[in-house]
Amino acid sequence: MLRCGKFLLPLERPLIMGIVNLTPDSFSGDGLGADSERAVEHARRQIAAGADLIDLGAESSRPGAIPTSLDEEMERLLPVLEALADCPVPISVDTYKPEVMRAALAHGASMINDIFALRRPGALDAVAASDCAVCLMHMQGEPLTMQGHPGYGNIIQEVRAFLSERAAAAMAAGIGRDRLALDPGFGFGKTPEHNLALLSRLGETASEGLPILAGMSRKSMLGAVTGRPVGERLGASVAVALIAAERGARILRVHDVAETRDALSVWQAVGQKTEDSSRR
Ligand code: 8Y7
Repeated sequence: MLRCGKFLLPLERPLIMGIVNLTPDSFSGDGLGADSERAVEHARRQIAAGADLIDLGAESSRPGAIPTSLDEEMERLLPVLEALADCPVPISVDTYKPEVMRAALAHGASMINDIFALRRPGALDAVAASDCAVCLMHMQGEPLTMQGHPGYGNIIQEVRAFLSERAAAAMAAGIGRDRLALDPGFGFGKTPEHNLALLSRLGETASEGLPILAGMSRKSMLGAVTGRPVGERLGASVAVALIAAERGARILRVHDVAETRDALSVWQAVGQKTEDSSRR
């Protein structure tokens, strides 16, 4: 189970986290900008399509992105959180700023999704002071420069060591292990080859039995394999979501909720059959 504010999420089957992007410059073309009504609509559609949780982001973390000001991030985020207060699924907020974390949690967010894995001063305390869940993500470098020259000795070992150090830091700060999810951070300071290596050995990236969150939806690693632009990566996105599920991911962060839901339903139905017939 993942403790997520007032929610307790079962982790027996992979959960779908639907992306709701409040930035005007999203790489995937889904940015809703300052239009908070459209953002709320989009979140409700993601839930109707089968999202188990929503990830709201108001600062672009795409490669080369210029950081957003604190005020601007708050202005984009808080009205949407308020409008979604009665939402039947947990709302995660994608931020690395402790001030935004505190405000988001006070406005009903149940999870913090931090691409800096609570490394910013004050971030551990902001999350520890609540009962929200938190996703700790691996990133080499910073968004502005991370795709310059990504390099690793042994990427699996380095990602796993980083994530277990951050999980230990979180627990030492008083965040219970039932509130943690770990994420290898696809595309964050990684070449396409690095990303494929991480996916192929996804289960080894989180050693302590903590749930793995994976986000590859529409990312350039899929463009590298298929040669397709960002608007034509649905098939590849669904495929990698299924591969991640099969390799142990417990939360899949996706733009295309309905399609991912269908793929997972088929996969689960086959798994169920295998279990049924092996009992006979
Ligand atoms: C991820 C993420 C992004 C990811 C987690 C995009 C905010 C780029 N990617 N958070 N955020 N994991 N936990 O393509 O892979 O959506 S932003």
